[in-house]
Amino acid sequence: MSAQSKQTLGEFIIDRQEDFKYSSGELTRLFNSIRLAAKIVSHKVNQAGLVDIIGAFGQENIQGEQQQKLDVYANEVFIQTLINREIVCGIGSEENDDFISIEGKDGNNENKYIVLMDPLDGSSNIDVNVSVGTIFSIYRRVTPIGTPVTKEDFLQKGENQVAAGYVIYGSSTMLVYTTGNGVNGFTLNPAIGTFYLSHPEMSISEDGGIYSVNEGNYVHFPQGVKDYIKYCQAEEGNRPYTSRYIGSLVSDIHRNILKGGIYLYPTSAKAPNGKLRLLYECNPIAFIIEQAGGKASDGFNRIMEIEPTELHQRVPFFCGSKNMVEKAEEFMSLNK
Ligand code: AHM
Ligand code: MG
Repeated sequence: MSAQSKQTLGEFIIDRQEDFKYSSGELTRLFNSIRLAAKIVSHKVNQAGLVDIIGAFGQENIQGEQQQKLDVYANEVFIQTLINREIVCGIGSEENDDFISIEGKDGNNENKYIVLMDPLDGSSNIDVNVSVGTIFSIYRRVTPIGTPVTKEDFLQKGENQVAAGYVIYGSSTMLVYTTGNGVNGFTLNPAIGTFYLSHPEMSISEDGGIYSVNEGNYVHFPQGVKDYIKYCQAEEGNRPYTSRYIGSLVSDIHRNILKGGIYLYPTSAKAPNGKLRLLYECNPIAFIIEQAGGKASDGFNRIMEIEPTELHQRVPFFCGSKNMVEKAEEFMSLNK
């Protein structure tokens, strides 16, 4: 099928208006802004290999100008794109200590959505030309429309998400999202700046053959995780599983959705609550994984049912093929 006969993301959103039914166009416009910001960031990330020519990000370039670090740049692009289009009332970002309350032009903001995001996850991978990603999550505010947003609007359970997605800046740039009616993936044609539907109805197999974990932390892991890793490595049935760990969450998750697998970031002596953030990373990925037929837990409880208490709260993360996550949970409960 030629690229021209494939559906674009814009066309797909129009076709799937029933997914955006509560929004009276607001959510559609919000998505259009995210799509635009993703293209801008994608273009910039692709220039990262030119550091010798344009100056390393975070350092002065040859003209003596300060090159902005890419994660700071991505944060600003997403925030400014959303603010300029006046389509959200609040933004929470992994890069910002506190949430941003957005006032409308006349001081009144009638918008009902808030966005939580990790604008450039895994950014330490950029220097070595490894894929990075953006993760985003959209909620309806819980406080009255027209008043400034409060923490309560941001500290919502993952179950309340209206939509979530990620952008992967890899060998190609892809945008994958869900509004609670399946998961669809779109690949960017950079020559014309258009996302095409390349991965319709994405689903993750119930069983998989890949486990992804930073095994360098093995000695610090809880016993349940150690036992599960040994189980993954044992010779039986389709085991030993293949070990694949990029260290860039979006890439590890994307691969595991396509191939079947489990991703683990457990607690460790170094990271007593795990490393990943509930609001910016785990909830959106959990929503996508569940919509693709998989499972996401903290080892004991469903991620999307956790009641958040802090914006930057960290949780252990076990996510991927349903049967693999359930097996890992079994080992966790045996060692409770
Ligand atoms: P970041 O938000 O500071 O970029 O950290 C998140 C990243 C994830 O992309 C990745 O899965 C994880 O940290 C890797 O951590 P580690 O190097 O400890 O294995
Ligand atoms: Mg991150």
